[in-house]
Amino acid sequence: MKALVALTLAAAALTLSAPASAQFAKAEDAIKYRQSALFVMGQHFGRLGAMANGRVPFDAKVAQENADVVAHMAKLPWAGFGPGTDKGASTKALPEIWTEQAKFKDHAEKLEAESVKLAAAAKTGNLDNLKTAFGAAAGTCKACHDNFRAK
Ligand code: ASC
Repeated sequence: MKALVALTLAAAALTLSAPASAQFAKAEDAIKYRQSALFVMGQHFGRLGAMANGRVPFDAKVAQENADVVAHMAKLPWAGFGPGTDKGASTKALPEIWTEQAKFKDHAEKLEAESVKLAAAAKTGNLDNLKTAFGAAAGTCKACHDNFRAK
């Protein structure tokens, strides 16, 4: 039974860390890594939001570039949520990330899927497509934050 639990945890950790293959010397590095990845993604996502919400003029090329960055960045943060990284630096990550790993993974995969759709929408050069895809992607950010990030 113990072995099964260990195996299950190892498999879950592997799945969460697979896309980036990142290695961390200490928990603090993993925390910095995931926060940095999410920050960079947020900056590019914010530029898309500004266009989707009409705060800046729509520029199809800029939208495409930013959406491509978001789609790539969306794969990265999860490697930084490995076992033992619930503390070690200042973090808003809630314990549920580690106690409800399947649910957390589901949220991460939703973001990844919606950011691929966002990049595809940006590629069409159509603002309405961008708005729709941006809204869906933003919904996945919010859902995960509501469930797994401290206020
Ligand atoms: C952003 C950003 C987030 C999400 C979230 C969506 O631009 O940095 O974390 O959108 O606010 O609800």
